[in-house]
Amino acid sequence: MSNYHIKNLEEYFQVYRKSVRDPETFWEEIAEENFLWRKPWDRVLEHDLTQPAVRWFQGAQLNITENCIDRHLYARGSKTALLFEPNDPSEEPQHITYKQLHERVCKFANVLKEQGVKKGDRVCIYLPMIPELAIALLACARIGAIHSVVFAGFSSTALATRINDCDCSIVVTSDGGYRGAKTIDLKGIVDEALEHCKGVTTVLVVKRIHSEINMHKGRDIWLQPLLDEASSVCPAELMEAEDPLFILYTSGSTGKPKGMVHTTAGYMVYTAYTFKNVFQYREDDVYWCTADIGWITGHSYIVYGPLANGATTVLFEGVPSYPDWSRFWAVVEKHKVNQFYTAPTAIRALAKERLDFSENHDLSSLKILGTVGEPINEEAWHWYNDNIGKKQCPIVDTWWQTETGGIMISPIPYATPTIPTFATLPLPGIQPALMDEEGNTLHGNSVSGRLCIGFPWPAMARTIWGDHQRYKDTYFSTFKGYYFTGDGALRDTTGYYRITGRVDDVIIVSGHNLGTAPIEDAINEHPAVAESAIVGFPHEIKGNALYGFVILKETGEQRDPANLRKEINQIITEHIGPIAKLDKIQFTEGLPKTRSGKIMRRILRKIACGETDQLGDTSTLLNPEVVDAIIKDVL
Ligand code: 7RM
Repeated sequence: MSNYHIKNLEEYFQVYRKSVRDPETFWEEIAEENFLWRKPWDRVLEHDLTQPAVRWFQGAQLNITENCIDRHLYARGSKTALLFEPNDPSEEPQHITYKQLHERVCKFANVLKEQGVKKGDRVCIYLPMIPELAIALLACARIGAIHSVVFAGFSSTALATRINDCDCSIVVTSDGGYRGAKTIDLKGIVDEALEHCKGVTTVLVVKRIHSEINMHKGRDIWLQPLLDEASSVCPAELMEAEDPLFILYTSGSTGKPKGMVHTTAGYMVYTAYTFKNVFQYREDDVYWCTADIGWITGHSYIVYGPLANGATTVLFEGVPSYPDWSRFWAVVEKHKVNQFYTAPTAIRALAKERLDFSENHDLSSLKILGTVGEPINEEAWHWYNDNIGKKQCPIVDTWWQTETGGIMISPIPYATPTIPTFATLPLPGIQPALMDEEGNTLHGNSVSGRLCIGFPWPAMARTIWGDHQRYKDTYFSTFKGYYFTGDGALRDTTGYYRITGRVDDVIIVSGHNLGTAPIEDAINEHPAVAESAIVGFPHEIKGNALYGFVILKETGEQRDPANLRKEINQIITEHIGPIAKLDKIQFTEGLPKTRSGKIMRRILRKIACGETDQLGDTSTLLNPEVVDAIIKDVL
């Protein structure tokens, strides 16, 4: 039996029990057998979750790029590492082999060095989904610089805040980016941001869209000529296990974004291990995660996890709707994708469109389907299972967070039987606990509460950049000795977990705790409904009542709204009970979403409460225009 690769349910339980009984031996064996270390560790784990102070593999030295690239050169030198699929389907894809990746990372690393970047320096990366993005991350890691990727959909203000928070002196960007039929002026956004970032001395610019841009003299430099001159020999910097690898910002419900700090050894071991098991990656598979590298999903499951396993990982520049809604399936067919990992919001958008977009493509290469980012509703799960997986592909509903670094609760394909809307069981090494509001651990099955983790895991964030106190207050103070996720969950009769959403999404109606997700699931079962979001608003008698924002499918738009409202409440009554019926139902064209596709309930809540003058920060919205449309029709 190998700890590293679980193949059936019995093995899962054996491995899981071992990982809880003796976590140090469990992770030590995985670390020893599967990675390249320059110096072994003195201690596997030192921890105190009340501080919190957590150190994995203390004393070890390594470089993550040697694990992601160099060690594959002998056996996999000519295997494709990065498979770049451009925005425009008529542009040739690029197959970047491990050998080529090695050379490009080394050259890029040497350019960074020539520009004065040293171990421990922060490098801001603001790039579209092109190979240089993945290469830039790895080039930083090669020389021990800390990368801080800012998603290229963020505004100049958001970019400036992030650059200043961790004092970056260098920014890597491009002249622009393609996004469907549009181009995005990334360099212009950087120029605006840098008016507020006095510490930035250098901007390296990748040429992608060949647009006319302003090159600020003495500050901005085209990258390609520097790469052409750079040496392709760059010894990997020796890193301590707990040296920071990257900072990634995540927005909280209040205050400025939090710069989550991830460190080297634990992050590497955990993302590699979870990638292997959750996606059951085999040597010749082609793996595709549609996330942007600007999010944690892209860091862990486009770049580090797959490359640490010597995988072929697809890097897709485009969007699901361009040139039309068949694009994902055209790419799956073209590259014979075996594992496909996307977000529920994308699945729901695709499910709204005509079926022949997927039917016209050969999807028979697919073995495993994944979802991440928010609870997947039952209807979307079935659509994915029936039309994409043809009922032959296990669906891994993976629950995790920027803060957790890697997947925490997820089925393991062929081992864990799946049930729609359940993330199922904790991965080995993960010790979830459910708490009631008073901080009591809820034991046994058939309970629901706040989801916490009771023991350190290797990829957990170690701090918030520059503000350890905030890290402690946000995650380790609500429940002493536990990491608090901010999510609610239930554990069913068999021990499976269902993530019910952020605990701030729980609405108490007449003393009943109602999660928004199950109600939305019920509504979405209605054949005329495409998507929905529920929020609470104050009610004289019930305390709170429910307000539903509902997007209709084309077929629903011709129907009588009064009848539709009745039918929707009927479905809710059938699925959950009359207690969950909606007091108000507003039909709308769209829902306010974050750039990573999550519904911004905070805004809907304000609208439902009539507080439209206090919407707060809407700058991170993907589609701010829908907010005005919703306000106009508010009930
Ligand atoms: C990976 C990522 C984290 C929040 C998390 C949850 C929600 C993510 C699922 C999910 C239900 C899932 N990182 N979430 N995955 N909820 N089921 N499978 O998304 O930092 O951007 O977001 O996303 O609320 O706390 S994140």
